[in-house]
Amino acid sequence: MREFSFRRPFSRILSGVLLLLPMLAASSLMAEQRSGNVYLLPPCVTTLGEQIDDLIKIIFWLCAAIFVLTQVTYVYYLIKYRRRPGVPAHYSHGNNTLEIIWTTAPTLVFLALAIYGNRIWENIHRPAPENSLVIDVSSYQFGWDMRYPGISGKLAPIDVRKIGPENRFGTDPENPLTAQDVVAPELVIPVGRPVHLLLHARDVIHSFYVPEFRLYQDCVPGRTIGWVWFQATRTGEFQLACNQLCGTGHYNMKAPIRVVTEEEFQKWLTPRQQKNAGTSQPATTAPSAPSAPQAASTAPKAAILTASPAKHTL
Ligand SMILES: [Cu+2]
Repeated sequence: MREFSFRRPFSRILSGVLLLLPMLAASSLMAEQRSGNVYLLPPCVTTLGEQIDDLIKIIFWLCAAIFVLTQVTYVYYLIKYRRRPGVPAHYSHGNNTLEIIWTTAPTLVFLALAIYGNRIWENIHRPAPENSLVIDVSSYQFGWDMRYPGISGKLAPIDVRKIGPENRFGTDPENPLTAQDVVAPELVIPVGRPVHLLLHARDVIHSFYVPEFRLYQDCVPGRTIGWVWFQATRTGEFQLACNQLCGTGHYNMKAPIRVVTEEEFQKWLTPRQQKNAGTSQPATTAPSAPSAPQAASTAPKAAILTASPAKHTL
């Protein structure tokens, strides 16, 4: 067999293929970004989501570097030791030093990734901050209801066993707080403030899924999923979609999400709280940005009173 030369047809074809492959991969990455893009992640708008993205990026670039390194080495030796007349084959019986290196190196890399990933996991699962806004989310075939604290700043307590078609949230009709709760078909969230969700399902298992929040959590009938919290980093409009095949209308189980400024949020929430309380006076105890903590911190305790803690549930 003759020497590898770019003047030879076979060598030209081989070079062309080798050049074409990375170009094809790159062209996909350069395609116009849109929602539903299969190559790139959707924009990330939560603080914890940024940590998840960092881990994804580290793993991606690590894999990319290893891929390039191994493939370049592979092609180099493929050409260097190609069959040539008069050159006998060389038999290798292994190299213990190399074996140890390429076993130890990936082990250390995997261990480092596991420790780093675990730290992010702990961050995500730590208790919601004290100043969180607590929102009760009730999923059903096929839609979502949101419940905000009323003018007192407290959500009415619930009993998950009472949740059903007649009692969407499992609240006690006799409790005066129940009438004060603000119920909405959309999720309106103030930017820059932690939001603590209490996830419920009325009939079958649904899933709270917002790709831009990097959030995906099942809602299970008979349980309060109370560990989910996040903090939006910018305003915008997003969509809440059920990500658990839950019946014939699953495809259409969605709700709008609006991340707004604190001021806009109060403008949206306060009139509803006043209306439910039967007053048009400005609420003295209504939650506002700095004074929300006491409202938020007491509400989940009341709301989860009769529910299982459901910590670390996926
Ligand atoms: Cu569903």
